[in-house]
Amino acid sequence: MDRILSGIKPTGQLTLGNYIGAIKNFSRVQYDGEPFLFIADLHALTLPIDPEVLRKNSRDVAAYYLAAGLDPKHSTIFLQSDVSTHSELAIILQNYLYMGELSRMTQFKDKSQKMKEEAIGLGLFAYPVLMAADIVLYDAKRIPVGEDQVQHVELARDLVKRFNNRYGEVLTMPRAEVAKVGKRIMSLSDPTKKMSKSEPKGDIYLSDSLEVMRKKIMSAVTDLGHEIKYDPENKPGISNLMTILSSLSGKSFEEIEKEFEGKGYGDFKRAVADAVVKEMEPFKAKYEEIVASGLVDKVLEEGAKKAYDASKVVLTRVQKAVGLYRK
Ligand code: AQP
Repeated sequence: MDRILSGIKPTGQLTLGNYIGAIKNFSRVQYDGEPFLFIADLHALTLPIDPEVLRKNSRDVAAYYLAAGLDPKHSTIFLQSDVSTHSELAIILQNYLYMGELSRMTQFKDKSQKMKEEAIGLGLFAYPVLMAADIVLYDAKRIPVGEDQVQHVELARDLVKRFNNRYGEVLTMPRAEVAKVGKRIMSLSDPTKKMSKSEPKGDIYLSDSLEVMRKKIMSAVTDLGHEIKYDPENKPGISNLMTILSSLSGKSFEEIEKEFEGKGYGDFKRAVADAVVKEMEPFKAKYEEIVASGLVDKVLEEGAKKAYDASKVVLTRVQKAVGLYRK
């Protein structure tokens, strides 16, 4: 069975975008392979974050993984900082990625755009190095991500090619897997922007009450006209809501267009809100149950041990290849 690797940064309240683009997707594919799913707390340090907030967010991501049905007996769920091999491998791999290619990463450009150059941390710049280490440490072939992370997986592929050309077949080639629908959920207040944890408004947070979720959808920015049609270019607001409805209900865009022919935006938004509430109600209840059960700590502890054992094999292989390991 192929290994599957993915993670979420605990930088803020998770959004419906993280749920559709990542968490729901993980639970869908978990039995197709051997998943290693982590909470990328080291990555969360790349931008300023309060220590207590980071700790709480990290536990929350784990609880959300479990609430979505990820099975800790099958999927290895762990905290990145609990597994020291991630940092050890990143230190080695940083020598095989170059300043030019790192500075072309869209995420780095977006996040550093508003910062003064002297205040941009090296960790933000080197983020894709640690991400490449995360990926290759488990010999993972399949990397389920939202569209925004594809560029980083492509860079990890370049690194694997470069490294293997020099040292032989040491690293396993990963491949990004992006869901056909829901790969990029947009903000409800500005559908030209990605729904994101670090954006203060226009997003549905998994911690929002069902009522608030419903309200946010009913007041989502829509487009001119009244037709329910999938056309991201000219109707970004409606197309985004259609994407949400389609990924939660399994209905195709054509089916949705047909269902709402001759109906207004109000009816359509109500249907989107109903679908979100239907999905979120049991999910949020499960999350509360998991938080109260104390299961998170146990899962993370066991996950860290399994992840360490699996990743140590690859780290040792790399150390030997580059000449660090005693023969
Ligand atoms: N809006 C989105 N639509 C679909 N997928 C999304 N993902 C994020 N936002 C959307 C996917 O969620 C996974 C975890 O993301 P991440 O924590 O690595 O960070 P990110 O991609 O930078 O997401 P955010 O929410 O925008 O975080 P911040 O604000 O901290 O930068 C990834 O698979 C991502 O593609």
